[in-house]
Amino acid sequence: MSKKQSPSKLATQAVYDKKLVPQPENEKTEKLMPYNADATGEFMTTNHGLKINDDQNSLKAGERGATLLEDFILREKITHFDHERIPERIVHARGSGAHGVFKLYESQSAFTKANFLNDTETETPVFVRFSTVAGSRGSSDLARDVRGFAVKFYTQQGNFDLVGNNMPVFFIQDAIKFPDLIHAVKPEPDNEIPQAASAHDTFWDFISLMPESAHMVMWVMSDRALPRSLRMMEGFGVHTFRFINEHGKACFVKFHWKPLLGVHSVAWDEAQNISGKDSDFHRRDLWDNIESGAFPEWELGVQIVPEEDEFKFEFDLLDSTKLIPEELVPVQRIGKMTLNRNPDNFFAETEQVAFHIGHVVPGIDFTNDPLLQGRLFSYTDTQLIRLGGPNFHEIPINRPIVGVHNNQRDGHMRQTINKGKASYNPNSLGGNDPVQAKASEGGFTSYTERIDARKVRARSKSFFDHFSQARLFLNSQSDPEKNHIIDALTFELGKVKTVVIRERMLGILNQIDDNLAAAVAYGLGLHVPQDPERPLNKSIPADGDPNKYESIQVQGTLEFSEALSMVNTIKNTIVSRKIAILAADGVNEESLKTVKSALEGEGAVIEVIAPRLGFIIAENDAKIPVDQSFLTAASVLFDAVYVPGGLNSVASVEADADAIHFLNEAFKHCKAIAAHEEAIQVLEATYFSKKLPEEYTDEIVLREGIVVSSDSARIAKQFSKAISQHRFWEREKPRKVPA
Ligand code: HDE
Repeated sequence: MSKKQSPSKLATQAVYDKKLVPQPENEKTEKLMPYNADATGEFMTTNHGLKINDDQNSLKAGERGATLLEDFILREKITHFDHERIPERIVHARGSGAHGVFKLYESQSAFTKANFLNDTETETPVFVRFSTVAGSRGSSDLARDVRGFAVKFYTQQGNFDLVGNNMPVFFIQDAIKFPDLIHAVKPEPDNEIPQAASAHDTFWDFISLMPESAHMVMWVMSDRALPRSLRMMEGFGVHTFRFINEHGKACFVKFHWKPLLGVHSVAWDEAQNISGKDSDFHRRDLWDNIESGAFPEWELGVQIVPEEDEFKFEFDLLDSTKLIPEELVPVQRIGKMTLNRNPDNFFAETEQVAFHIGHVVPGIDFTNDPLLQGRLFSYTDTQLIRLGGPNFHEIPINRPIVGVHNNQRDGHMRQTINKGKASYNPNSLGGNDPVQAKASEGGFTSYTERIDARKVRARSKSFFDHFSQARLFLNSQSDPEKNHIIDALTFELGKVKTVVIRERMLGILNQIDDNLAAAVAYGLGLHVPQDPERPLNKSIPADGDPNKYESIQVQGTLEFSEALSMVNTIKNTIVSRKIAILAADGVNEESLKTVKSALEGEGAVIEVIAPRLGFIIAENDAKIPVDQSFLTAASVLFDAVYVPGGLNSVASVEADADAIHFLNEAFKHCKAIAAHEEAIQVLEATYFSKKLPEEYTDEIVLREGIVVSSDSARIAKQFSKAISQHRFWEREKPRKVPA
């Protein structure tokens, strides 16, 4: 390597050394090292290694002359630039990725022979990509949408991809309907409007004709579609998979990810504002927390169903519009995933990572879920066009940590230089290598499920209960969560222009719950149709008998499942919560610092927000650095807000319309708010001044989420408790608060 010793080289020496000799954090990081490129201290070259002398001027005929076609350096640079974009994913285009590790708690060998689920010693490297579904690559993180939760485990037996979502069910039962669903939700084809939103005619037209989507619609209209953070959402494998142990015994399994920070969401009004203030809100949150060492963690959970119990449930295990209630089959937490390293390069890793539901390892197998079966085809097919050819597995992020040896050859951008003459099997010229592995040597064998059936295009009657679990989900929500579902449906259908679609959808909602339908109908100024269009399900074959496709209602299903509500989630931590402190010159340093350090001590992230950037000078002349000004900050980007004391500071904050708006919005979005007693006049300048509690006992603070005291240490303590509650949704009761 040729390196010149320039001052800039010396100045970056420390970074350089650190970067080029990283301590591998895991085997995948180590495997990625040969592909890492760092130009620190290097001369600039063309793609072919020629040192470039002038990267500022093209080659011209004279100083003011025309540019010459001869300029191969210009042409190489511009040509590469012209080709820098690849097609975005047809769905899940907007994503964020991170590296990490998975560690097993206890061997699962009774159920599966998958090594990484047997061996509690090894840390399995992972790469995770979170995504929204409908929006384009540049769309906002806070769209109302399902979130993709795709995990690539780089195991010692090859890659296992768990390509899941943050909701446990799906819109459709058969993969053949997927292009229809996606065409319906994507922007409408004539004017490409709206971006990253389901609130439009084509989506609800389709949904209202497809009762099988009813359960998923409840999830998407719930707060689950508006996560506070990617770090605070659950993940689900959705389909029922199979585990197989070393004796060949199989059982059914559903996969879950349980976030250790709990499951939390933002309000819809807030989500819409965040989209404007910081459309990278989730991506930034994930990045910042990994950078600062607040590594996100999830426990991997499994619901195991013995094979003999396949028909024990009132729903079909093969139907992806159904979940297995945790009350019926508890989720066993079997290991923990920690995301501990940001990608080095977004394109090379997050954009080029290629997941595939068919990437399994011995011990994990498929079921006949018709949605799963269709996905088995789609994921390779899509990478061929997106990543340009059949060698996408050679892109560094996609390479397994174990070797790849087969007789596949050539194709666009082939990287491997295979040696020898024999690229076929069997062969004698190459010693018959590579050789097939026996099952006892880790060779994959498909589960020998017995199949004896007629070839038909049909759907099983056991898939036709479309509403019981939609109702179960709704019944299991708290009152604020139910109200949010009603609001979301009223909003979305309110954006639908074709009245008949709204009415048809009310007919569907009425099958789930008549109060729900009535509440939405009220907001839309419509009546619930008492005689819904028949057949309800328009997704029937040309020769199908509509009666055969009528939804059925299964009697005796579970009415309530605690696990489906976010109310009882983990609420005992303020780790990584973002707290704003509104202050100005003359602030009382003690009241600011006591609260700041106490909350920071508990892992929260504090930002001082003032009328201008730079420093504020405290009452005692201390200089306090300012993180953001009222111009750059917005309450929707924080979890809570505090106003410290100091007469001049309080007067400035009170007089600042942006600061008052900040507080009003924080109140509207049900966040914890604290003020030093000296700053009470600031709270009195807000619209919620009349709603301030009379006193601030611990009990009242925990109920109302508002803290006022003259004792900074007491504020810190009560405020921390309030922040850990996440939100005070009860405030929404007198609805439609202004901000
Ligand atoms: Fe996907 N899905 N999907 N999907 N999916 C894709 O693959 C598809 C489904 C999911 O971060 C595509 O590489 C079909 C369910 C995630 O790179 C594509 C069907 C679930 C991601 C595709 C489904 C998912 C994808 C687009 C119906 C939850 C993002 C780009 C049978 C269990 C992965 C790509 C990433 C991506 C097809 C349904 C999850 C086109 C045909 C159900 C998280 O292949």
